[in-house]
Amino acid sequence: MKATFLTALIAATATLTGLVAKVETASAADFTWNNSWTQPTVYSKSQTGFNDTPFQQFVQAESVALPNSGQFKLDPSKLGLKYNYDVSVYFINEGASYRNQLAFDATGTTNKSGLVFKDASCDGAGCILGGGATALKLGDGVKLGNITGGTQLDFSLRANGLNLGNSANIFSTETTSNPDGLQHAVAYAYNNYILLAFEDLYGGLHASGIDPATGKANQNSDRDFNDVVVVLDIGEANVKALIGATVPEPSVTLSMFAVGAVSMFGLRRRRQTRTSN
Ligand SMILES: [Ca+2]
Ligand SMILES: [Ca+2]
Repeated sequence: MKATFLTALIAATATLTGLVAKVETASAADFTWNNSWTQPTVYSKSQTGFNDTPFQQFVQAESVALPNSGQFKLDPSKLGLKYNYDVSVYFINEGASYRNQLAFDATGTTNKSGLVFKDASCDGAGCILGGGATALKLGDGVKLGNITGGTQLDFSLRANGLNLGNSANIFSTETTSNPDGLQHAVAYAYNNYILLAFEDLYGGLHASGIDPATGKANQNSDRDFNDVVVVLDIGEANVKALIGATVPEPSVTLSMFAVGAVSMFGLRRRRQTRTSN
């Protein structure tokens, strides 16, 4: 009895794993950085009327993790739009010596991708760290244009991409496509906006040496998630829909176990795939 149940569970898990692996391969392959992308027009906050001040409280000093102090935590891999909206992205701050770059990828009823910030470095008053000649001021914004309901929004950070170009690590809101398999973005709903913050260093907390799974170098990451901090304006209705969708469904132990088993097997499969590369 027990063995039959276990066999059935393993079979079901294997099927699920196959599906999950397929989806992951698709999402990882779909996003490519295009070096011919150009910087969209950057609007100052005096032009847009955006107020960055309420969000600066969530930008911590270098190497101090972003705390969840009252804002609503969202899954950064599930930033979807239910309603049409003219989406904007506003630069809040950054605590990174890297010259990071940020891109977006919209898939669904709207399909487009492009650069958000060619150089997401901060310059001037209120910056955690100093910037460079092409750096941004607090609250600077870029318009992504109209994005229709039924579209998934993903964002990717190219770590030190301004200096490293194609050899840079790319970390996405889609954790499964990250080279180290780790989460590199956190998202919170706050004041009808989405706060999105990135970690730009490869590997686990304070991990060093070569990652045997990938051959890539661990970078002694502080996992502070303040290396690029932006705010997404996707509209109040969309933010409320995301918060509503995030309320966890009641679940049984079996499905919890199945999810755990799938991610474990999924991880192993991915690691094996990478080692063979
Ligand atoms: Ca940092
Ligand atoms: Ca960091």
